[in-house]
Amino acid sequence: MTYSERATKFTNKVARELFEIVERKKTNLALALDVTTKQEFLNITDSVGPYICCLKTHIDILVDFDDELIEQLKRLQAKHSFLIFEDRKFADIGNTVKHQYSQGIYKISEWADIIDAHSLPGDGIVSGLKEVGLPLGRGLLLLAEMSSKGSLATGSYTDATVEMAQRHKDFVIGFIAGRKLLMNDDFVTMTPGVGLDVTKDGLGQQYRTPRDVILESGSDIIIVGRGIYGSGKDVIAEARRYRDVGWNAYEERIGKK
Ligand code: 5BU
Repeated sequence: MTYSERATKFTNKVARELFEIVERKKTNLALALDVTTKQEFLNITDSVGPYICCLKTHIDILVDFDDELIEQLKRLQAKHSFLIFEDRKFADIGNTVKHQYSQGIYKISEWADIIDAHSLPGDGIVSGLKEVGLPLGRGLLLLAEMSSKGSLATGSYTDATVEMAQRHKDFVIGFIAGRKLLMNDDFVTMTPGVGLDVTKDGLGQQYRTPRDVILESGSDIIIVGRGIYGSGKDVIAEARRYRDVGWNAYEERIGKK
């Protein structure tokens, strides 16, 4: 099924918007921007903005975070049209994550279209996040699998995570996983650990190619970080390269190529 056909099927607004952007900009690339200064963060976002459907952040690694950064980020979002996914990986009881999501320094719920959470604590984590995020029109991804070596999120843990998502379809828009987990097209699959030039990073990260992820494994969105902004890289050239490879794999999957 095409991204635009998928977009019409989602009841959750964020999932619909994501696939509409993917189709309009012809990119299934999400940038994982793990840099630690505002200036680098904004410069790279502005350069790569035209080639991505989604910007994945770890807002708490910025050494000079302030509220101004969020305003600047929102301006870049309006300029380039991408969704913002704060990869916060919530992992506590419902009452705690509710505060972590909406309060503190970062006030994530005010600017992140998408967040993610571990299923480990049980359904309460989804209920807590949902209380905050659903009225704001946000969406949640559950961590069904991880890209790192030795991950414990496999087998029955992954299966139970899928079942949890199905119980909360109004707010859970999909999964972080290495592959499409369900036969139906009700959920978004986003896959990190994607790179064209290396297979690992020395700290447990494992890389697969966009083609493997999109064509062979049926995922929807590739998440690429250091493959694009790593040292000595031309970020615009790399972003275009990943966009092209990701998009070609999708077209091949739907039989256009
Ligand atoms: P990289 O530079 O492409 O390796 O960055 C990958 C990003 O995806 C990084 O922000 C991780 O925190 C994130 N990630 C991951 O690599 N693997 C996972 O299973 C999950 C997130 Br969940």
